[in-house]
Amino acid sequence: RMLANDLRQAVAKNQLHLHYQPIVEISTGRLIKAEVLVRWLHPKQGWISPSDFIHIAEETGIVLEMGNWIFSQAVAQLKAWKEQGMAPIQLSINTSPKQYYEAEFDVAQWLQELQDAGLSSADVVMEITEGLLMENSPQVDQKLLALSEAGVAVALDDFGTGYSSLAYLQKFDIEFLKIDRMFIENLAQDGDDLAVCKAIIVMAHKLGIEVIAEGIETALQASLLEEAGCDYAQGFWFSEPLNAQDFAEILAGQA
Ligand code: G
Ligand code: G
Ligand code: MN
Ligand code: NA
Repeated sequence: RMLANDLRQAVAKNQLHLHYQPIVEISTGRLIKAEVLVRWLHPKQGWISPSDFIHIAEETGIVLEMGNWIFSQAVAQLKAWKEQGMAPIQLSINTSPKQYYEAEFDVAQWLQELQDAGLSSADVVMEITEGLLMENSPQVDQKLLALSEAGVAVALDDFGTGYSSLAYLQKFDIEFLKIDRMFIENLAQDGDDLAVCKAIIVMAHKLGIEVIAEGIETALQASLLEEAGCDYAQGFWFSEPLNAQDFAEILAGQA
């Protein structure tokens, strides 16, 4: 496929760009985290969304190199913001299950990069999806354990859309649950969705897990989630994903 060939060169040709979507502490509105979202600026097709190329990267094995590049870029950006005296921000980085299946995926190398940049393991969070926890692969488990032991928090993305197996929440060291935006969309109209969100929040807190609600687009959704005890909020109501410069302006404006 043509796109696959282009994608192979995208990293080397500097065509991938990271955007940052604010995640706020819901009770104070403070910007304290951001989700890192990759975009591809294709020379002919313009901006391409990750939903249109991550699967190609996964199928072709490019995702390992791409994931390493995304991590390095995020670390370099954090280091730059820190040096500019910006308020500390925790970056939540999406990772593909396919990265963890690769023998060459090296957690130690990532930890070394953080250390070399003068950052700590608490400065980043790895977003994973549930499928990864269902693998039952010693290889995968060992990498997740290595992250946890090093103090890198893991966030379970898209929660509620998969098996939502509670067993995995106990077996693995998960610090954050991200409630999928599917449950947020009709939160104000659908009592069942609100009930599901409340149940997830109560359960997570009992297990010592914090909750991030995704896809918040209205003030009403935000206040319903705040009342329900949700910890963090993300969505267009607060901000869409921003390029590094625009994100830094918001961060700087928050004294
Ligand atoms: O930003 P957007 O809504 O287009 O993202 C679409 C999907 O791509 C989301 O599911 C998101 O998790 C995924 N995605 C975004 N950035 C990355 C990334 O850096 N790595 C991986 N593996 N997935 C990403
Ligand atoms: O699968 P994941 O949760 O990583 O997907 C994140 C994606 O969700 C991002 O690509 C982002 O563009 C998108 N997104 C973020 N906030 C909102 C929102 O408020 N509404 C909608 N529809 N999409 C959002
Ligand atoms: Mn995500
Ligand atoms: Na999601």
